[in-house]
Amino acid sequence: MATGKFITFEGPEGSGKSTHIRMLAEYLRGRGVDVVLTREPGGTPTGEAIRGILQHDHAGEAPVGRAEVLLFLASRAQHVERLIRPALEAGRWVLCDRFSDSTLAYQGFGRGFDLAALRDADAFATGGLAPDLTVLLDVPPETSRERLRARLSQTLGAPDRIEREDDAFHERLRAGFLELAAGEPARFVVVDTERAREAVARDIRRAVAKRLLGA
Ligand code: T5A
Repeated sequence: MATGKFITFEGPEGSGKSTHIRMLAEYLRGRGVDVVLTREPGGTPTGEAIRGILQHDHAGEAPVGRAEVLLFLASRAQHVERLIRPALEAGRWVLCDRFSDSTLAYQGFGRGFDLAALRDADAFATGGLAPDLTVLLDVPPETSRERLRARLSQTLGAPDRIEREDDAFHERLRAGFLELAAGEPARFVVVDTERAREAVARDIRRAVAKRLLGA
């Protein structure tokens, strides 16, 4: 019987998921919670290898759309069985940067694959595991682009395959995430990230305290 809690962070690129996962982990550790931070695609050696194929065409050719879906799901199946479930069963709290909602938003709303088919395939990959709480960090595409541009100019990095998608894709993506959240208000908390980091972090801490710590 799982006793830990499973919290996922979702949202477009540059919405602040990595930043706020770290800040929430610090808060929870301060309250004596044993926290594991992880991400998708990735989180296990197999998942990280899949991440390389997905993001930078390491195999020398871009995966076709259906292969892309299956690669995200393969990474997730490995992640759930090897890392997430064992951690939850040991009473740890798992904070995960992206999970099933990213597949529905990017491959469903973004790329146009059938949502019902994606939900079925995802349930096969996860064995039915769903988050206790999903924090959706909402950001308009213009702000997201600005933040990524600023980061790329600092790191001399190159945008990955999805970051290179056009504006219409990013509009569909944001609307898709908001629709998913509206459909499951008991699981989601939507946070406006066009504010200072500390204000965003405070809203996240409040939601976690209220919904999962009973504060
Ligand atoms: N994907 C993933 C799918 O298509 N399907 C799937 O099923 C899954 C699981 C993952 C890619 O894979 C796709 C989605 C993605 O395209 P990734 O490298 O993990 O790729 O990319 P992201 O998850 O988008 O991570 P990013 O690092 O790009 O964005 P974050 O983590 O949301 O943002 P963060 O915290 O790094 O912040 C970005 C910048 O903004 C600043 C930060 O300091 C940083 O510089 N920032 C703020 N600036 C001002 N005000 C604020 N409030 C700020 N918050 C953050």
